[in-house]
Order: sequence, then C-alpha cells, then structure tokens
Amino acid sequence: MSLRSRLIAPVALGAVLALGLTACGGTTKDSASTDSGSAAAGGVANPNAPLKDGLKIAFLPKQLNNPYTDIEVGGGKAAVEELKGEYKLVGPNDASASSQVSYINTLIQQQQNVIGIAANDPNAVCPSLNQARQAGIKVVAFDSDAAKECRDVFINQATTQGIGEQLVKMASQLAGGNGEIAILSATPNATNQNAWIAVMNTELKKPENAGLKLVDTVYGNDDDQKSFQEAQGLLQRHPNLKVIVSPTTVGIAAASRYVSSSSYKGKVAITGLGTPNQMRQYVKDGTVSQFALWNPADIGYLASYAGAALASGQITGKQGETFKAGKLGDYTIGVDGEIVLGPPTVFTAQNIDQFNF
Ligand code: RAM
Repeated sequence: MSLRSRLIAPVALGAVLALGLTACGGTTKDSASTDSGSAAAGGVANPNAPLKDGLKIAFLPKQLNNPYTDIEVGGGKAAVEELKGEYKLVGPNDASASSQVSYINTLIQQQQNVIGIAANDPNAVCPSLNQARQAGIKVVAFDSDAAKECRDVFINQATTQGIGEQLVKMASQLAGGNGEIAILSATPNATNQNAWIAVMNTELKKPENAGLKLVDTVYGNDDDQKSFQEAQGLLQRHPNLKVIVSPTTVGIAAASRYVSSSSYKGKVAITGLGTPNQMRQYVKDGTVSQFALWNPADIGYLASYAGAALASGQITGKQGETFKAGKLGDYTIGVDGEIVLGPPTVFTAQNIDQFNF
C-alpha cells in the first residue's frame, strides 16, 4: 500500500508535465482525428455529469498469460470496483493479429458499456471495434493502440517519444556509446512495439548515437520460449553484440534468463522494459544493470476511469477535455485522443527493492 502511494505522486505529476508538452507540440492535429474520437458518441461533453453506477467495463488485453497483463487488468478491476461497476476480463492466449476479434463480437452481444483493449494489431480489430461503438459501447485502447478511427481514447503508458529515447539512452550507456546492439521485440504487428522501435531508429541516426549500430531486430511474439530462442540466436549470429534491447516484459525476462546462465553473462548487456518482480533476480546476479517501466496497474486503473467518464458523458474523447481518474488525479485528453499516464521509471540495483509489481 505504501509502495503504491509512493509511486502515484510522481506519476500524476509526470502525466501533467507530459500532457503539457504534448499540447504545446500538437499544432498539426486535424479535424478528422478530433471528430474520430466522438464519431460514435455524437454528444457534447458535460464535465459535471456524475459518473454512472453499474457500468459494465470489460478488459481485452493482448493476451492473458502474461504477468504484465495481469498487473494491468488488476488495476482496471480495482477501479471498476471503486466505480461500483461490473468488471469482466476476456482475451486470447496468444498475441497474434486477429486473435481479439471474436472476443470483441461477444462483448458487443453482451452489451458492455466499455471495452478496454490493448490491440495486437491496429487495424485487424477496427471493424469490430467500430461495430461496438455504433452499438453505443465506449472503446478505450490502452498499452497498445488501435487505429485512432476505431477507439475513443488511448491510454499511453508514457509518451512514445519518451520511451523510445529512454531505450536508446540505456543502450548507449551500456555499450559505452559504441558497438553493436539488437532489438528483441514482441509481435511484428504490435502498435506499441513498432512505435517505440520507430523512435529508436530515429534516435540512432542522431550524431550522438553514431557509434551505435543496430544489427538485428527479432520478434519473440511475447512467448517466453520463442523469446528465449531468439535471444540465443542473436548472440550466435552476432559475436560482437554488446546490448540486447527488449521493449517487452516477456522478451527482457527471457533474454536475461538465457544470458544469466551462459558464457555471455557480464559480456552482453540486456535492457528494455520489464517488471521489477520478474527482473529482480537478474539485477541481483549482475546480468542486468538497468531497465525501465511504468506502473502497469495504473494503466488499467486510468483506462477504467476514462471509460467511465466516456460512458457517463463527462468526456467524448476530444483534445482538451478533462476528467478525474480517482486516486491518480486529473487528466486532460491530448492530441488524437491520447491520455499519457506519466514518465517511465528506471530501475537499478539501487532502487529495485522499493518496487513490488
Ligand atoms: C509486454 C507487452 C506490452 C508492453 C510491455 C512493456 O508485456 O508487449 O504490450 O507494453 O511488454
């Protein structure tokens, strides 16, 4: 409990700062994207509308058998309980592109009020999500966005730019500014992974990163075994590899497990995005010296409150609308319906024991 409260203050403050930056840079927003947020809603936001009781809020993460997902939806469930709503969790066991479509169709039949979705593919889910919106269901993308034409808002864990920059910064520090690096991603279609990798590629072209060479990008599909094998393959194919950057909690844990019990330990660094509880042993045994993440529970929590605010008419998804997300405080909708949770935290041997998730 005390750990949670320690995390919340900086996260909420960071969200405000991040949104401020987003708003300043958001001059290119066109009316089409503004309209897309409210196309199915059709109404005008009433910030004073009371939050409705009894809302049916369903979560559809990328996949169910992922500890990261469990934490995310756990936060979503806690918020639904605070909101006196009805929580539901459904989802596939694999994160493949079209695996979520049948679940969306069932949620429409069940007349849910809100669907929270971490999209495995931005477009494959679009027709079903728009059917849901036509039926009056509010769609909150979280973690991994759906195309903006088919959801009302997107809960982004941190700015895409900020995450991509942080990943390159950690890789550069670990490589001493020089040498070969490789990326071990999740699935090839994942919106969030691809957005972060795109920022990384841009960062790597900057003069200050000229010494770093990205030699390979591979996909472990957020499957532990495949991620383990892909890490192994990277090290075999690239004998001079200095750093594996894995922006997925599944990938970074699998790569760390491989390296920790191999002759590469101490020679090849692993970094990326991981949960402190999954990564603790690899930080303690010296395999990993730094990685980053946000509090996944807060993403789910914020998604539930955003869904309730949409379903209650407090917001419609347009830039500039504001709502209160329970204990996390006030949030403002940014460009393209994006709501940013806050900046990522960097975990090292010095601070990892302060976190338990
Ligand atoms: C994995 C998933 C998820 C991502 C985290 C960091 O669990 O790919 O979408 O946000 O890692």
